[in-house]
Amino acid sequence: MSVQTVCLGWHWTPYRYTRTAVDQGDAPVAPFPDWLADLGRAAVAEAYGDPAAGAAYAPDAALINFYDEQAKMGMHQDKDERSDAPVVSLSIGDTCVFRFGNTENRNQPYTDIALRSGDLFVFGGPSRFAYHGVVRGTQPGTGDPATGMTTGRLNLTLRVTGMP
Ligand SMILES: O=C(O)CCC(=O)C(=O)O
Repeated sequence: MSVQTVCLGWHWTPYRYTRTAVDQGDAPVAPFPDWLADLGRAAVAEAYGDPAAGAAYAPDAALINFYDEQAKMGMHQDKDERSDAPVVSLSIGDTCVFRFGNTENRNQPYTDIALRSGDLFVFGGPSRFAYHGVVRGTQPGTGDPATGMTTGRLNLTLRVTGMP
C-alpha cells in the first residue's frame, strides 16, 4: 500500500477500527456525514436493484485514500469489519486500473477494470470478501476538472464496521 489515508467515523489501522487516530497521537476522527451515508444507500439500492437493501444500509466509517502517480494498493480483502454488509467504493479524479480478484487468494483469476472519476463500485453478496487492489500508476490528466482536483485520485470506501 502506498496511498495516503484519512478516515471518517472510525479510524482504521491494520487490522482494526478505533475511535481515535491511534497512530496519529490519538487525534479525533471527523464524523461520518449523513450525506455520505445517503449516497451509500443510493448506491446499494441501485447495485442490488432493491430499494429495501439500500434503505437498510448504514455505513459508519469511510476510508479516503489519495493516490499519486506512483501509488498502488496490493491485493487484499476488506475483512476488519464485524459485518458482511456491502462496501461502497467511489472514485474521484484520475483513472486507475482496479484489480478485482477472487475470494480464495490474491492470485488469478482476476479482472482489471478502469475506474474513472465518478465511478461507484459495490462489493456485496458473494463478492463482499473478494481480494482486490489498485495497479501502480494512476493516469494523469484523465480526471474531471469539475471535481476541483488537479492531480491524482481519491477513493472513498464506505463501510459498516459492526462496532458498538
Ligand atoms: O482505491 C480503490 O479503488 C480500492 C481501495 C481499497 O481497496 C480499500 O480501501 O480497501
